[in-house]
Amino acid sequence: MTFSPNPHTTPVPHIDWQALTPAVLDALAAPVVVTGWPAPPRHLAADALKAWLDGQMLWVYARNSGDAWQEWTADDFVDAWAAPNADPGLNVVDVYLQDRRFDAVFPVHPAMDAANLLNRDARTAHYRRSVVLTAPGAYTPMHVDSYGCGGWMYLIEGEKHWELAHADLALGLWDAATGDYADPRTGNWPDGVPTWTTTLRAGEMMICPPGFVHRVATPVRCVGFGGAFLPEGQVARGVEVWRREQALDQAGALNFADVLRQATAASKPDVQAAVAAALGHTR
Ligand SMILES: O=C(O)CCC(=O)C(=O)O
Repeated sequence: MTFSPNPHTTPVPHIDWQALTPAVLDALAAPVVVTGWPAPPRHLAADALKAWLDGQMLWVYARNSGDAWQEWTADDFVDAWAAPNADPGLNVVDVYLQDRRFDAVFPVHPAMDAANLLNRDARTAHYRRSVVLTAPGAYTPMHVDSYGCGGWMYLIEGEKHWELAHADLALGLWDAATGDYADPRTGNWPDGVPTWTTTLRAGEMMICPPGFVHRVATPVRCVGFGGAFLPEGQVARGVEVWRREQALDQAGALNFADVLRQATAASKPDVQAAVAAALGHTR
């Protein structure tokens, strides 16, 4: 699966892995692709994947086979996903791997770990890292990540086409008639919306800032990993998106206000003041 990006698009800028710092993540105002990070493996064969994921259950939203959540054992999933004519609905992007043993094969960039408030509360610490296993032909329509978190994704193998629109445009891209974001494939995408696009390749890490609307098409089988993040400098954006989710009755079960207060309990006073201001009287 691929897509034609809309005409008003610019390439996602690239930065070297050593230039990625907590301060960059705090101030992130556009997507970036991080290159040259030497820590992750270059290759992960199906057998090695099975050994690493041994005993892990994978919740998969199988878009083509019944459009429903399915629970797979890792062994069965890897066999189905690695098969020559794999169902393009087999796309694992949000199965979280909290155990620290996975740091050896799916590491988290040190700047990401240092900046990520989600690591500082037990209710959200598992969002730190997820595994990515995508069959060729998968397509994830335009969406915003839950709770206004940002997302990152590193590819060990394969490639993915990403298109992103700024968080400030999200409200205008919401289609109340369909109860979903506009989708350029179905013709309800407004004219002239500026976007960023990139083909994320093996060895690269995509960083999608909090609140950005994005879609992803996968033309070839992909192995990778990623996670959700929210840095101190992006809390106001996160709260804005969470409030929108609440207004649309689409918010998850977490008391995110409470998570943010806990996660910033040891932060500097100016950060705590910013969180209090963003949350207002939210309980
Ligand atoms: O890779 C994909 O198909 C979707 C990734 C994505 O949009 C996400 O993780 O938020």
